[in-house]
Amino acid sequence: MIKKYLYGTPIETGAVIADISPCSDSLTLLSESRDKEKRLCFSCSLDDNDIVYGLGEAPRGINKRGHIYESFNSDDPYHTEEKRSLYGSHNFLIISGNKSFGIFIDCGAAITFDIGYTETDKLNICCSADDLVLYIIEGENSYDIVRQFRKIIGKSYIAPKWAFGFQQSRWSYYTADDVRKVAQKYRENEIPLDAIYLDIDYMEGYKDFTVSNERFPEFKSFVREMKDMGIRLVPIIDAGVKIEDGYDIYEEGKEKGYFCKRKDGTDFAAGVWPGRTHFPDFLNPDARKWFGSKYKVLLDYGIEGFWNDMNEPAMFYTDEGVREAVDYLKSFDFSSNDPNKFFELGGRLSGLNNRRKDYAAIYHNIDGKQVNHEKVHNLYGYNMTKAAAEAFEELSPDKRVLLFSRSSYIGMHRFGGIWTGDNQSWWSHILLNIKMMPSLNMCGFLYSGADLGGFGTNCTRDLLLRWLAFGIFTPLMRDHSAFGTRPQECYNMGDTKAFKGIISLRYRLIPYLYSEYMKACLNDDMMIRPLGFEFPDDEMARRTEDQLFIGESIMVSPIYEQNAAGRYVYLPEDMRLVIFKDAKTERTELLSKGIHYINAGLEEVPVFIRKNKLLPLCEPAQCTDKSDSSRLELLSYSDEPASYVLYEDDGISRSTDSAHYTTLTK
Ligand code: MIG
Repeated sequence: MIKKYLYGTPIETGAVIADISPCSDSLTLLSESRDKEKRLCFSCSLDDNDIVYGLGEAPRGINKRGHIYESFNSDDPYHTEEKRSLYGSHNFLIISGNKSFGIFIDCGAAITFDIGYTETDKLNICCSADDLVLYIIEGENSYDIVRQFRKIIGKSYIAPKWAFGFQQSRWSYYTADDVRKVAQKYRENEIPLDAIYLDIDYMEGYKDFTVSNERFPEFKSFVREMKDMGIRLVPIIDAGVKIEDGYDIYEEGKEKGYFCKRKDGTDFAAGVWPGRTHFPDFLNPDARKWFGSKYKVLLDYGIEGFWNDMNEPAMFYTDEGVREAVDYLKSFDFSSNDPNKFFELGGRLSGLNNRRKDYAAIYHNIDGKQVNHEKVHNLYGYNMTKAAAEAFEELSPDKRVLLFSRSSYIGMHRFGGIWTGDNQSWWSHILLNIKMMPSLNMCGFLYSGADLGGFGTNCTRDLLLRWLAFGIFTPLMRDHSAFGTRPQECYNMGDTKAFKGIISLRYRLIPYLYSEYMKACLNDDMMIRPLGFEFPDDEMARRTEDQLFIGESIMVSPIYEQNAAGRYVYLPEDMRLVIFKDAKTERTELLSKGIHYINAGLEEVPVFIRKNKLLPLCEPAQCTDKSDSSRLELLSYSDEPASYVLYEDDGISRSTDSAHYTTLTK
């Protein structure tokens, strides 16, 4: 049962597509109040046994209890425990315990979620705006609440099947030859690969919708050449449009008034990669349509996928900010003996990026009304991605286009996936990746994944292997790293055999993963689930955060500690352990419910097959286009009869006309 409570006159976010009438009942599960800053707050008490699920892309655990989070889309490459915000705002929570209910706060402004932080037994949510919609979802258990919620927010975006192949990225493939080399090395080493990403380096002066003619000459034939090798190129698009006379996107946007404004009506400017830029006003439907139409240039070159970046929007500086800092420096008092002055100086200079003050100076044109950015901050990246997705419906009416974004809000899950931004080559970030995936699934973001191997800092061979051994189960499986870091392509990490084995296993799993993903998309379900969702009455399962169910047939227990020979695993039911090596079953064992220590070397991947379930595996291939799922090996828990309904389609059409379900039995 879902109840909708209306507060003030909220700006339509598009998150909820179901037509639900606001109810006039009084709020019972939450109490309403105002805090010291007069913010509208909703709170309830938390029982000792309550788990709080949700918040999608947020730091810390699957159970969000014991910390404070803020929905305020932020470009922050240090995803450490104390952080409150990352790139997305997903205001959906579930209280799971004696009482179980879900909360969704539909509002584009900043919101804080104090989940037993200030007071350990209290949930307190405070909103920076008074205009919002609150949804209360009552259900039998957490899984049921998610399913009800997903019904009202609409179907998740469907990626093409090739996007389930392994993908290689790096910020610093400067030339077509750099990209060719990556393709050749993968093929030479027989490590499967489906896509190579083009980071900002492919552009001319970091200008959106341009391709450097000098570094990527004859782009169209280059795209073809890669495609002939079974490799798609996926270019990045940034939110900021370079201010440069003669640059068509800039000139058109300026002339038509499609950029975000300052209060006085002048175009808001901020420094990002291209230098000074304007931000398209994605909240304005005309601007959205206009920006979306520009992707055509790249589609015409044969491009079939995009990633939208810097759309929080990220800002390195503004003129206003720099001016304030310079004025501060000019008036710096050298005679002062106050050490705090020194710290203030550092803060003034390092705090020029993503200033709240700068965000507050931005204005949007929403249906002819001037709306301050603070009210809609969390909707910006969402609407950039919506711009692209809506354009693709016209520009590519039959074929799906791969699309994912860095910044997001619930509602965007219908238009694209997300990647989880600039993580680091840290072991703790494998764990963060594991914990984030089910939370993203709760909010409808099914096509998602992290930068495998870690984006920032230097990766090691063992870290990449262990991370890939988890990444083979996430829909987006991409190795990405920052320029200046140690090269992180699989062929740059020593002997390639182990990489070939793990990535080939991914390709063996694609029929199953794609089937489970599609079923989750079509049925508003979760492909990746915490153990507690399947075993809500099993206290051990509820408290297990480093194991996941992937689809209906398997559980995974990734290893995320350096030098570990294996790990302890909790089995909430009897299961069959299969250890894969070189993409083949190396050893297998029936294990009973309980705790077991599982040994797994760097080249090995343990998978647990559930009772009465089947895991179909195809032969490995170098790319999805060459993959043949007509002959499947079926792994099962035991000799007892088991069946699996395999979903298949052509993997590329938007329509599901080619969809069919085959019942596999053993
Ligand atoms: O300021 O385009 O998250 O994946 O490689 C950094 C360069 C801008 C941030 C993205 C990252 C990408 C990088 N971008």
